[in-house]
Amino acid sequence: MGSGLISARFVMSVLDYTKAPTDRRPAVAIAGRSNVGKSSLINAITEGKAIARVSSTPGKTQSLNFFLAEDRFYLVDLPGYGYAKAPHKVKDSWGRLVEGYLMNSPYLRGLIILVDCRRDFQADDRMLLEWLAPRKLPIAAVMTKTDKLTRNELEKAVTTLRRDMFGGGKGGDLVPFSTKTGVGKKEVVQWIRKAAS
Ligand SMILES: Nc1nc2c(ncn2[C@@H]2O[C@H](COP(=O)(O)OP(=O)(O)OP(=O)(O)O)[C@@H](O)[C@H]2O)c(=O)[nH]1
Ligand SMILES: [Mg+2]
Repeated sequence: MGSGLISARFVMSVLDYTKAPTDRRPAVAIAGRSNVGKSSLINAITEGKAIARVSSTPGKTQSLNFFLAEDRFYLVDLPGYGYAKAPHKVKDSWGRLVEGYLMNSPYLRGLIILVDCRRDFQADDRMLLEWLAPRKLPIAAVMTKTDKLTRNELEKAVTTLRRDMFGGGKGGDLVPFSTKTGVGKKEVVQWIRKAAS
């Protein structure tokens, strides 16, 4: 743990949320639109070789992928939503899988919602927040790919996302993040460790 990153290894992929691990370890899941950078974030905050599959083609992750972290908790890489070209059948199975897991897992302790810094907070992001409101889970927003914006643009984007997602004010954790510059890694690692504790 000298690097400050999380040591983790791949454990299993499931296509049915009822098959998720039942060993009672807490879990923290990474959600967001397709291609937003969920799998890349998992690779960036974990030690060693990349453990999650990344692709420039949206829709890469299709199963719930469980990574055992620090022998203590699970990091869960979720399939992305909002991929417009996905056939209805795929959208339905996404709903069953991701919604089923997020709504029903007794071990889920926190959720990170990723939003691309160049895009608005969209209807499907909001839907996810609304579904989850009754669970009262700790939720953090991570703004990804911030290396693509100038400092001014980023400042504006952060203010807008804070307003759209948390209704303005200071409430809610929001971390600007980039796998390219490394910004936000430390904060994300801290948030996850706390949520999983
Ligand atoms: N410039 C830049 N590109 C990034 C960053 N994070 C991810 N990407 C790129 O974005 C693309 C999608 O990354 P993934 O990590 O596969 O995205 P995902 O959210 O897991 O996508 P799905 O599994 O399809 O839902 C890849 O081409 C990544 O290299 C970042 O911080 N900066
Ligand atoms: Mg992925």
